[in-house]
Amino acid sequence: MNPIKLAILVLLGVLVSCGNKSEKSDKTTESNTAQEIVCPMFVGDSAYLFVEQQVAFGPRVPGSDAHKQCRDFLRERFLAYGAEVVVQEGSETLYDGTKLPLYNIIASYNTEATKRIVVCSHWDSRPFADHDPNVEHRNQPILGANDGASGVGVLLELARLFQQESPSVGIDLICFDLEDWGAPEHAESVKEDTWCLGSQYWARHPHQTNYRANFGILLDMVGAPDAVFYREQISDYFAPGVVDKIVQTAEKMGYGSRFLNEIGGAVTDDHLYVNRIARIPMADIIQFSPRSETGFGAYWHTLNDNMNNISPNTLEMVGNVLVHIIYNE
Ligand code: AHN
Ligand code: ZN
Repeated sequence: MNPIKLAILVLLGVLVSCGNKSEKSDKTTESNTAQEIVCPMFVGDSAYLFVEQQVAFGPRVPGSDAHKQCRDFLRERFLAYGAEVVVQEGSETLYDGTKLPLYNIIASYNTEATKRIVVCSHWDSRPFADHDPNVEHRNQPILGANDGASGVGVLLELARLFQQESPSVGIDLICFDLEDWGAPEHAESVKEDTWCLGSQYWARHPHQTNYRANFGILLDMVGAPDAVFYREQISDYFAPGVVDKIVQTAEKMGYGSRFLNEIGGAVTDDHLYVNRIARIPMADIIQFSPRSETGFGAYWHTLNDNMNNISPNTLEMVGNVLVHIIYNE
């Protein structure tokens, strides 16, 4: 990028300084002056709008019209932001024996790069509010503003930035389908592995043969105003280095009180299968507190998981951590 264009972008507030590559720079270069890395600026309000746009379709329950409309919306948005997009079609069997088609949406940048990072989230929403305090609501589908749409909102904002300033590593943004149709509380037999069917499918059938990534980060419920993120235990077991990277980056950025360097609970989530089956070290950034009753926020799997539950500031904080990790790799 030429210096004049760079200066204009900085003046417009589009790019921000985001780290220092000097210790990692090629030892054969003459100059040892600190090389400033410039990152584009992650805008919380923009991510918020992407969450709102998904929620406007209604509950994105697999098989519904809203689900199809949202799938097409996501594909179009990622294409518009310059990604190579694959909509992977698969099928899996639910806890009750029903077979359903699923659509994993994969948006890739720098497809030739061998050093790759996966950033992912689920895009479907739960068909039943089985934790709603009102019994009559428990068979109704949820909007999943936080549980689903928040993570995807962050992925879309990252895509917007990648178009402005291409990262040096390869990136695959993956929206997993069918994460949230796990056996409900009221089901007779709760079977293992009924959650995360889209990521289980992808882990067994990656969208490219011999697909590899160096590491991954999963986002789940990353939009609540009061969200605090702990070191999730499955992440710490399979990918402690990735968890360290997240916690240390957040700490450096002044978010230490929101990303605690403390062990939280263990959550069965998409990263379990990516770690266990695809063997890509992946950490989960998830709002799950060892101190609350279910571990999740009070909105979790209730009809209250709507836009009132989403804060642009939280989305921006999580997005900033990702931007710093990605542009410093
Ligand atoms: C379990 O409750 C076992 N896993 C929750 C995974 C999840 C659901 N994440 C979002 N919704
Ligand atoms: Zn859920």
